[in-house]
Amino acid sequence: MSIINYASREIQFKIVYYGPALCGKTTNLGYIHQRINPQNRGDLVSLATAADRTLFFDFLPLNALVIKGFVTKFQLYTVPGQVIYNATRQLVLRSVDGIVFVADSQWEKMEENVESFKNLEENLAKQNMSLDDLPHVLQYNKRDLPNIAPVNYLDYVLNNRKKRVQSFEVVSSTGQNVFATLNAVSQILLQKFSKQSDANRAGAGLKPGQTHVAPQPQRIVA
Ligand SMILES: Nc1nc2c(ncn2[C@@H]2O[C@H](COP(=O)(O)OP(=O)(O)OP(=O)(O)O)[C@@H](O)[C@H]2O)c(=O)[nH]1
Ligand SMILES: [Mg+2]
Repeated sequence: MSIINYASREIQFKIVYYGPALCGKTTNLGYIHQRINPQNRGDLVSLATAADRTLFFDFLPLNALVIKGFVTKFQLYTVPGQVIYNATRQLVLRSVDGIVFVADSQWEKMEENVESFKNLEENLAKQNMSLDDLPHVLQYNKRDLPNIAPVNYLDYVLNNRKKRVQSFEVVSSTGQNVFATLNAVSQILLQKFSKQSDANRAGAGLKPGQTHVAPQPQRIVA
């Protein structure tokens, strides 16, 4: 659920990068952190083991845009992909506004991808949430490796819900399509928010000009 602070004129959205162990979630945040102007972002906080496996989560705050006098902030999180850390994944998913599901494109990771996707659906259900109502996109990562499944196959196993979602072919270690993914999920999220705030405005009897908050979709650029 987005947080609107009328006093400081801020809207915050939480985006979680979810996926199996070693699929490249932390690498996405590392690239975004590296490419965004320090004025528009906070520090990347990573809690990891010595071997760089995410132990708790990574957190990167982005100050994106001023929309009708409100600063829109995106808080990016990753979950730890290792199976044993499910309690932490549930915690990180609390009040999530948007999801990037990162799959590892390598053939031998397909079972782990599917398991992780199921685990995401189960963890959302525990919070009475569903992917049907949650802005989300799929990221097929590691497209630079030789032993990868074709996109059709990845769509077949992962993009098979009632409504197909956008998917991106990514090499997060070089940054290819990392921002395309982030922009897509944030645009869906802002469109949803904009619609809701229009509906609230109509419900409150306000005219179109009298908005409190009605952000238009914008781009996050590196
Ligand atoms: N070749 C290649 N390697 C990648 C790519 N993205 C990430 N990696 C590598 O994959 C390994 C794991 O990446 P991480 O970002 O730590 O994976 P993670 O999903 O955060 O893993 P957990 O924290 O254990 O859940 C690292 O060695 C990365 O350099 C990619 O697009 N191509
Ligand atoms: Mg990680």
